[in-house]
Amino acid sequence: MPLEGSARIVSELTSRGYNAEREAVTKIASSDDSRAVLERVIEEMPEDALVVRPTHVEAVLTEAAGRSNGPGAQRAADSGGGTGPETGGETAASTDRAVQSNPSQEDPSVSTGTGTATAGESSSGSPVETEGSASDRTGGFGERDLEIANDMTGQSTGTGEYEDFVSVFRDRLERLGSKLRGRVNHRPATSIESMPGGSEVAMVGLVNDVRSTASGHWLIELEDATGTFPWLVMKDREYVELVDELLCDEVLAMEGTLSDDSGIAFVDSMYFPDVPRTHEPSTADRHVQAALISDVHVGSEEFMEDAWNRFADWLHTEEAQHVEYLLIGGDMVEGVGVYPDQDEELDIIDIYDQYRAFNEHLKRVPGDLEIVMIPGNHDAVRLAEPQPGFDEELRGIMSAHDPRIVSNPSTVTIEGVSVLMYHGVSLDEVIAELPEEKANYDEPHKAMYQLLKKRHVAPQFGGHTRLAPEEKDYLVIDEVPDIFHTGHVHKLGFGKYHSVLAINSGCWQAQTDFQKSVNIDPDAGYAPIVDLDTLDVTVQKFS
Ligand code: D5M
Ligand code: FE
Ligand code: ZN
Repeated sequence: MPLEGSARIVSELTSRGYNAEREAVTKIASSDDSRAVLERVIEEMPEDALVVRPTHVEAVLTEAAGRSNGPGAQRAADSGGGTGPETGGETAASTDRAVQSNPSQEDPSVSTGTGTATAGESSSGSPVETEGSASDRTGGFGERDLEIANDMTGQSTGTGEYEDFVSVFRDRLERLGSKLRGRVNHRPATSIESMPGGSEVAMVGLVNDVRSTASGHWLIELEDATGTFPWLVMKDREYVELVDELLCDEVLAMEGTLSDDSGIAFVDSMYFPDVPRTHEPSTADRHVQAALISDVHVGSEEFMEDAWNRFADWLHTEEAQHVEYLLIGGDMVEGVGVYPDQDEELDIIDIYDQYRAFNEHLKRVPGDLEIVMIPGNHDAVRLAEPQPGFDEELRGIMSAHDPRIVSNPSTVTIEGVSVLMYHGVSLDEVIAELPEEKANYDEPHKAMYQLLKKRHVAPQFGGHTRLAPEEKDYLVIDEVPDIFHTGHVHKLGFGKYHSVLAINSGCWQAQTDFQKSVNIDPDAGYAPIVDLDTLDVTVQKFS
């Protein structure tokens, strides 16, 4: 089936307010008179349905074939030919999602269950779906398997008081420290001071300060719950090359020898929480793919609508039939007032209108794709991390495709493969602080490796990255993910760190004036596609 046919159908359906499943579009495109079938399908869509499903098309095709007494056609006739979908209908959208199944198979006996379709169309007020229930969608071999962890939306307790900062850092030290304590014979900072000179000592702590001495050595101050202790890395030791990777507030362990006066320790080894080299990632037990994107920036004059449409249309093709998940890593819209003079490059000035436009662009994506999204620094949620998922009003605006909206960061496990999603503001910081060969904009995945090594998505407090203190540190990477997905720097890059696949997706925004002024050349209009059964990546280009 030619892409043009299917793209035209998707575009027509989107302009009438409908989102469509890939198979529904394929069925229309391959019918004898696709234009007439398309019109009939639109005419006969039940009033509260938002997604055109294969059953809707089947009903029209059956009717056309003269078998007009089928249950599908009957139902369509009963609905009285709605003129368009209800937008923002929470209930309709939620019930709709509960029946998304059979995404791509050609076997009509599996894909045309009218019972299923009826359930989908009745807005019977069934409760809004709760976490984990996607796996209830047993629908043959198109079954989806999606779970969310570490979503802090609605869990925020921090008031921004000093005590909150103390408790979040205590939690960080406690949890990351527990990954290190078994590896060294550690002592609290205050008891190290009272040990005899020359003793072998070790400590687990947060990096409080890193500075060079007059003679070119490095002094690193480590802090734990009892106090601080200074550690000296001699310039001729092999560990010196690790010093330029250190960020303030990361947690590590040091081992060394106390000076004669017990006032300082000379470092012999450094340990990072890190990803064990033996880590073996989980993979899906069927061939299924996920598209990992971010930084759509709808509302910006530079938003690349044509590239986005090509991407969405491609998702409707045979080639993309195994893409069942779309993960969006933040910056859905351009936002307002994010940077000085940003308004000069806005195409849509009202933030809510930007989300409405984004919702329209999402509609073009096949209705049977499961979408998960987290916010970024351009989105209309608090800037400080962790960022809760969008509020009810914005969820209402973005409801057409019924995406899963979770916090930044969050971990989504799809088909058994865990994906840590984080927008990536701290990458700017890692790139600024570390030497070029260890982190740079052209290889954003290398900066991600550092975050994996530190087991924290935003170690440094008080710089670019704003942190909101909560009672626990949601930014700690507790469990090693199978995939780490970030965005933000608008550069595409991926690679493996101790078998964890790190992917920084590009963006859908062409170079802005600011980016031109600082020589940022964005990778715009690419979609990295991950095979969840092998963790192999292919990149599709749409620009
Ligand atoms: O971030 C896109 C990238 O560009 C990210 O690396 C930050 C950087 N950026 C973009 N605009 C600015 C301004 N005005 N100041 C500093 N850094 C900037 P995004 O989150 O999409 O804006
Ligand atoms: Fe961005
Ligand atoms: Zn960003």
